Amino acid sequence: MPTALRLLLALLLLFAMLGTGLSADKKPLVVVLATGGTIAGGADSDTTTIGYKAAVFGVDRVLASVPALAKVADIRAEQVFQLASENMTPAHWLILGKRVNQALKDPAVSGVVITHGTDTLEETAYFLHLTVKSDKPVVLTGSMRPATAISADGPLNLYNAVCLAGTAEARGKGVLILMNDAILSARDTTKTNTFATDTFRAPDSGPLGFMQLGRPLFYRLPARAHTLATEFAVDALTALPQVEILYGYAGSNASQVTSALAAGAKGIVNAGTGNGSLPDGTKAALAQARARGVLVVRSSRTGSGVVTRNGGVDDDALGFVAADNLTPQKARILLALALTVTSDPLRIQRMFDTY
Ligand code: DAS
Repeated sequence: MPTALRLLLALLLLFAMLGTGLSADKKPLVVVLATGGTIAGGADSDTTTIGYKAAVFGVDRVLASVPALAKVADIRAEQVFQLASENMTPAHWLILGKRVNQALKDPAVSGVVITHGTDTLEETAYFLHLTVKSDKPVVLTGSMRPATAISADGPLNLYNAVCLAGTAEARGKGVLILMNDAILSARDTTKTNTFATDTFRAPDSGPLGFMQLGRPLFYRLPARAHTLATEFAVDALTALPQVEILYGYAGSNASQVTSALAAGAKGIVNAGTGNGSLPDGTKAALAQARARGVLVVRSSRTGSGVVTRNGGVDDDALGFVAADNLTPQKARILLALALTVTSDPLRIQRMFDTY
């Protein structure tokens, strides 16, 4: 092959790999966006694993606890927020989403890691899963023990998350959650335990894969549309419509609906008992809210399984939407984004069947 052609092919290969943020000999460039949480938390004693203070250490201190990172990636770090994630709000999601999109536009960047409190990590992850406009990896991680604790889980979670965000295998799989060696999809994952390091589970589907010695092993793929395949774009948003969640229990009644409407809800997600069941009083109040133009989604408090359209409640007649197998907190995010596009319950039902 003529030398000139060989040189041209080599240059094309180099540009192609740089375009994906990858290169044969260079370490991947990973952007780390820190938001606080227990991974940045501390206590006076190394045996204190509850009752510590979250969000006390800056991103440089958190990164310094993992010297091995220097061998696996070049890192560009930024402290976006410094908060315990129970204080995260949709306004924070919008800021973070715009920052993620901006970081991923840089062709030299392989992926983004977001360090985050675990309490609402699944919500931020799902919001980004529906709005980020790139196929590059976005990986959220955190920890269940503070950085000062014996056997703190943050350092290895951070190491695995950075390794994952620098791989080609993690591309095109939507937003990922990396905790306790497990690679989980943002859509299907929830925090299931108050203290355990394996708290993040995907009850209906399990993890997508695992990290082993810094390399991902994938065994399944997300089945629903995400990132580039959604109709939602965070850069076009300045606020999200208010959506409230009602919790169903023996004796729950219409007063919850009244409170949600008084708070200005444009959408209501009901975390019903069983298959999204509604007590008669709540059902009637939600039907009145629907008649006033409020969107109503039936989800379930069970934590797994599917709420099926017209399964036990006549969604067609009432104009309600069934949440499929989204948890109430995930259904709230999809409904809020859906309301930025339409107020048609049948179109929104198609979104719940798609995302
Ligand atoms: N303080 C909680 C939070 O920030 C717990 C944690 O981070 O794990 O979400």
